[in-house]
Amino acid sequence: MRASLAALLLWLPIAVLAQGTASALFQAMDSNGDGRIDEAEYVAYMSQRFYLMDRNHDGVLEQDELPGGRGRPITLKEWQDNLRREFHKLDRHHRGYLDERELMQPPQ
Ligand SMILES: [Ca+2]
Ligand SMILES: [Ca+2]
Repeated sequence: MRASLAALLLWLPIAVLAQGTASALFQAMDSNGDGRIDEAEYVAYMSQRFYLMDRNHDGVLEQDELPGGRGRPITLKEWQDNLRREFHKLDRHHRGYLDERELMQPPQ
């Protein structure tokens, strides 16, 4: 169950990267334009993926809404809790925000 969620999250940055360059992504995520990605900006941006995948808009990704049609259902809260964990993993310098290099580092 854990593994499938991790696989799903790993798949995310690739999907996002396919939409443009790293700095375009950074600018899209940096909604207040201060050159830093804070936790709220990261979570808000990455949650868009959830809303796109949640085709029946019930706030849960059921099996048939997950990539490959497999895995345990994921609620929006679980999704965002995971994003917060991801954010803190990416925030290597523990400054409470991400710069472009931190955002683009490969998953560990
Ligand atoms: Ca910002
Ligand atoms: Ca759903």
